[in-house]
Amino acid sequence: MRDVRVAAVDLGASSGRVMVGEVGPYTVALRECHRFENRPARVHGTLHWDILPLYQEMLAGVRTAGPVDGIGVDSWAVDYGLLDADGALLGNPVHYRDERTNGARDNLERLGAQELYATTGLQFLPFNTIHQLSAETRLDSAQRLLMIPDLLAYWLTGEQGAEITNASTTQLLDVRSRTWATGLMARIGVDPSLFPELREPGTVIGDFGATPVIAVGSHDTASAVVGVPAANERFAYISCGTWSLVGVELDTPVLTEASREANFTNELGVDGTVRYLRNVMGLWLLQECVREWGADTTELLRAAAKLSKGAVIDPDDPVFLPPGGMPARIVEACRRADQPVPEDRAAIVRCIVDSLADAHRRAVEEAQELSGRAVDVVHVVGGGARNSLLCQLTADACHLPVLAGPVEATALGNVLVQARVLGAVSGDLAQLRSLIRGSQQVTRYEPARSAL
Ligand code: LRH
Repeated sequence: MRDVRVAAVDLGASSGRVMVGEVGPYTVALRECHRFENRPARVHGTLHWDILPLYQEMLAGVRTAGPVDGIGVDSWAVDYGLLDADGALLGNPVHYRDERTNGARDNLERLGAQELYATTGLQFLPFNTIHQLSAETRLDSAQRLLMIPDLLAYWLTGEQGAEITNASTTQLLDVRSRTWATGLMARIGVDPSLFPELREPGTVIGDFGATPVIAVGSHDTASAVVGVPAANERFAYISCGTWSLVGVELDTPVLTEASREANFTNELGVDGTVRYLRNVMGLWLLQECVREWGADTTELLRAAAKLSKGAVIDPDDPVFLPPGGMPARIVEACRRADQPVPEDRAAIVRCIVDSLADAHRRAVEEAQELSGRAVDVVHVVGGGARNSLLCQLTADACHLPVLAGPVEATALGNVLVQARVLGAVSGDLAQLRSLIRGSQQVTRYEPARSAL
């Protein structure tokens, strides 16, 4: 075994970063070498990702990283770029929060919600790729669809492919056979040849200069789940950032009617695992308030921590999906739900955190009931692991200890999958996770006694 140094590119909805990971047989160390904003742009009413600057920033980060043995790219799910016959990008990718999928519920009914779940195992989210493609206007000139991380890897290497963890979020993948669901493609009028061949995390995509570009769990949540420092399989995770992805790790999908009704998803994970989870609206609610107020998040959370439990609303109400006007929408939701109406910023923040903790509890409980996997602990990874109020209230609500951290679980998952390909580490996910446990700090939150 040899020590390796790799670059992990991790693009999130509000920022991107390039991290350098140094991995030896017993340690993994991370250093951030470049961070940049991701600012979507609205043009003629449509919300886009400004993808070329993101690519440039990613290149700048890789250059800053210096000589590395590998590069891996992950990003948010469901979004894609379309290429023409020459491999040129047909316009900027559309943002999943764009309103073009407002008719997604009808599309779901048209396609048959039960049949769709039986094939793909995916929860209904209006922005699943299948619904975006049903509203896509550029298909006539498109020859190829590449998911965002696959698009960036294509620009780096010239090689096209579809990494399977992210492909599983399209709702166009057969979750049992792990192959493209070409029948579904035909039903939405999309030629199956639009989609490239699938590839597994842990394969080499091609080279960028002399450096191999390695397929990692290119769906950021798949890499984050690899980065959960769990000691055994009795754990729930919350990958907590813009979204809270709450669930358990399984070997096989759960495709029951009860699971569909509870809107649980079976996304594919690294090493053939299934990420059985539900999307909770996450810190997006807080991020949007902070953006509108121009306020300091730490100060707001400190003020909210001094208040007692306030209004609880359903954070997953689709009214919260689009950007803009979030504080007013939260106040309105409290009114509609006959909850105490928050009268200042601290009370709105408290309402967000209490509502997220409650939604976390529901998802943790239902994941266990529906999958039969019992858990003893909830791991919170990602930026939300820094939010001590949210971690404590989640522990209280779930009646379970919360282990918070690492914040950079996604980058760690990305780095470790590369390191395994390069021969710096070996073994299964349990072994990769023991490396994280040995090298990263985790904070423990016990559930409050009154909550027991
Ligand atoms: C988190 C995430 C999540 C998806 C959403 C689109 O970044 O990838 O897993 O549901 O973005």
